Amino acid sequence: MQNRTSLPSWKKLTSHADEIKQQHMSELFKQDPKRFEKFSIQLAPFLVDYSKNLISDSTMDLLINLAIESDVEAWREKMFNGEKINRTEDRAVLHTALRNRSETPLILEGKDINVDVQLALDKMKKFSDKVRQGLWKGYSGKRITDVVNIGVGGSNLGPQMVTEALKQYSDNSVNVHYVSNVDGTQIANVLRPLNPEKVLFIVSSKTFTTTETMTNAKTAMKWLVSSSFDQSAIAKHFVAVSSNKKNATEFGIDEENIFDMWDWVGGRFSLWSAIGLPIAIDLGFERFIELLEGAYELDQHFCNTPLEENAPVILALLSVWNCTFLGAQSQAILPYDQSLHMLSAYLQQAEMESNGKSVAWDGKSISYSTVPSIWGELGINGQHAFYQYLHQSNNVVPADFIGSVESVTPVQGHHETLMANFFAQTQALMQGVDETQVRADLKAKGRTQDYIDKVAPHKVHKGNRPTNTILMKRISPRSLGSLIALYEHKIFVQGIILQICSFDQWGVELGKGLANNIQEELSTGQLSEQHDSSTTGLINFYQSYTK
Ligand code: G6Q
Repeated sequence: MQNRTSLPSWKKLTSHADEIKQQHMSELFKQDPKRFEKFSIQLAPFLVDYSKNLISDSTMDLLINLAIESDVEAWREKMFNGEKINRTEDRAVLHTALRNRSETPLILEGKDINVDVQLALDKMKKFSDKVRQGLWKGYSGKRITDVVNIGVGGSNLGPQMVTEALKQYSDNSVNVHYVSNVDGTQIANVLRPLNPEKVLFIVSSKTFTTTETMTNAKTAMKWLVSSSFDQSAIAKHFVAVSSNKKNATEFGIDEENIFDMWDWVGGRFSLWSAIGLPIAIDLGFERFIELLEGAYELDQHFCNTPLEENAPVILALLSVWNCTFLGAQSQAILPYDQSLHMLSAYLQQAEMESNGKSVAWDGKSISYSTVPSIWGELGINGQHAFYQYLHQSNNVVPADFIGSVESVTPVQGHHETLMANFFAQTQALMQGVDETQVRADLKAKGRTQDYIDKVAPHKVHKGNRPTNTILMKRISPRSLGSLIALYEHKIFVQGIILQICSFDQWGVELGKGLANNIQEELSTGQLSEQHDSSTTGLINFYQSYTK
């Protein structure tokens, strides 16, 4: 396997990075009045402006060459065609098949998986319609008013993020809640105001082995049975989404209440499957289909657009540029839209669990820096909290700004204030303000020379901080579907360029295994000898209070 660092484009990018670091974006803007037109892409649901990155025409040419030399297009085809590109788990990666709106068969191991997908969608439609129309009754014959989704990680973040983002599209015929944490506080708080006669639980777990989810599901079952005094109530109040039918039925869930999942859908890419059931119940099945259609439209863009105009490809290349070549260590996701308040948490998992790795496809250590840590917050809240760091710390944090032209909840006078800040921030991060300007401004305000000498250095903003701006027309099921797919494909391309196995998550396993052992120790009170002195000391301290 050819190491990426030996590619001609990689070598050129390395020396090009040293040159371009000497430049300032504000100068690049002055030199090229067409910079915005050149470095932005307009798609149906949003505009992607990447002109405020430290890039020139040559940078983009070299980055596109890197994508070509990394065979991004061939890998893209392999993914869409169902080749087993998840090599460490020997699985296909086909979340795109879940939202495929074309009629072309997709054969996997001799079977057209479109047929399975369609069957699963039909089942979701029937079920969600029934619940929404009040035809699915609880054990005492009352209609379901509340749905509680129990799941964690990929079986939680996607559907919950979408439910939150599309709240304005819900007719509230059913209230949807999420329980992900094994900390009993969460499930206790969710269940407290609910009436067991009217609650439906969805246990979402691909493997149906996840301890946290199983613990929450058992608590929910106990809560139901202690109200109904009847085990048979479970069939009316519990459904599961899982690829492990055996465990789900052993757990007590009726086989006909189990919604299928497949090996070829990774947890963090699964909201398009029956894992999205709470979304369909909340918004109605037609809206769920619109979400899929939005993602499919972006899939089409990704598959059919030349690399240099391909939004996910460009975003991936810029991430590699900023992190691997220019040395950024983290990236902020900053939505200026209340609906997207969970987006950074969602993308944190999507990108960090996919590409936060340090071994290449061939099992050898990767010498270059891979992906940044992803973090973020709603823009305005962030401005009054950590933007100080974005503007003036010594660490450069590339940021994605995501806003909407139209608010889904127009309240007079609010949206313009929000968006004025949205536009101002990327300008400020790019331009900065130098000391000469700071001094002139202070002088114009009539400040004394002493004051100016003291304060001026603190008011300097170096600028030159890279941002992408994604300006959505409006948040809707369709545009949100496209936005999520944009990031999914960005992550895929990033993984290909960096030669990372994006679709496994071995890093999650180690701690899980240790927790199982320790849980055993906590319940028996017998410590194994194998812990380090810190872990033993902590467990002893804990047990001295719980005994
Ligand atoms: C996602 C990860 C992980 C997974 C959860 C829940 O890609 O694999 O976040 O989704 O650990 O797993 P289950 O759905 O199997 O309970």
